[in-house]
Amino acid sequence: MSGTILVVARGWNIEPWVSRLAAALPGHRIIAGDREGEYPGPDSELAEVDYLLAWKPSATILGRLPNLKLVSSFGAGVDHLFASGALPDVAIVRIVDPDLTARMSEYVAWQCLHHLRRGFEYNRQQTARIWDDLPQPAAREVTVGIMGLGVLGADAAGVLGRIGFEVRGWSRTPKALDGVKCFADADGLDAFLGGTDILVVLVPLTKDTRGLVDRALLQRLRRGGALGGPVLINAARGGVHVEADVIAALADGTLLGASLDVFAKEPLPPESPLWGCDNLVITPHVAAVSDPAALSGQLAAQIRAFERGEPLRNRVDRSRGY
Ligand code: NDP
Ligand code: OXD
Repeated sequence: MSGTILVVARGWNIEPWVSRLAAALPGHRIIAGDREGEYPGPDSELAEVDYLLAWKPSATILGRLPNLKLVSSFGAGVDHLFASGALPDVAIVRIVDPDLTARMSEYVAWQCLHHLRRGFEYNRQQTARIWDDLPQPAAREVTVGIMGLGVLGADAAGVLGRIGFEVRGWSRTPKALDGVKCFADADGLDAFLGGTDILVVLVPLTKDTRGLVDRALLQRLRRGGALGGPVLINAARGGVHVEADVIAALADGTLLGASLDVFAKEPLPPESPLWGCDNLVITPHVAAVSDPAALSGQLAAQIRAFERGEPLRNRVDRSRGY
């Protein structure tokens, strides 16, 4: 048996994915959407689609797939699939891959070190041609608290621990990770935040996490730690933090600094006040990009497993939303 695959990825160049998938899945028909996340062809072609590989597909496309059997996200997150409410009731899988995981841990380490090593001040000093050494806490004096101890959070915790940071984590269900002080659920949140100097957000965007990182939560982070104030790093989804609250917290000292890779609206509009925050690092949703060379094999393997009636890997629980 071989089926028809629709690949659609809003804003991406889809060609490198299509060529790799075609090589890995001979005998399958592959059709591709456009850069707007739409499929310009007729409904009759979409009626033949068995498998959807997608990043931010439009609601219109999702509603035009009557014979769909399997959906895979092109990334680790799946909120973009649920966003429209039009996703057919079929199996959903996501990416779990060492390449993507390593990229995320690099980003988290990079940003934690930027704030530890006073990157903003040294950038300003360089611009002003000032040679001046600043007081410097050791990593062991700083606690990084990771929200979300899944695939990415657990790996980042290990990397940060090896650098020397104290590491704690918070998840929905209890966890036990070597070298990581673990907290869970709403009951553990206060204690988790109260000992955290750098908050790293790695929870998926779900109905439970939307707007979780608001002003009240930021005020519960440890004050008086070795950095001189708390720091926020969000590499998960923009919808998890409340943008206006982060801007206010950066302005009034509730936050010493922040790094945001993800935003409620992407691309971040030029008029956003975030661009003007001089204690904020902005990156354009690149913490862990999906690399076709690394990930196409996994996407093809999932389709082959499905066709052989074998179990799928990295299944998403629709009721939890991740
Ligand atoms: P996982 O599903 O492996 O882990 C999610 C973690 O979040 C789990 O520990 C889970 O708890 C926890 N969690 C979920 N909901 C809650 C909640 N309500 N309260 C407390 N904890 C919660 O996901 P990944 O680690 O693979 O990925 C995390 C996210 O990172 C993705 O969903 C995506 O949005 C984002 N991402 C961003 C990228 C970027 O480039 N910026 C790249 C890749 C991913 P439990 O373990 O108990 O289930
Ligand atoms: C992902 C992402 O979810 O890149 O993989 O955001």
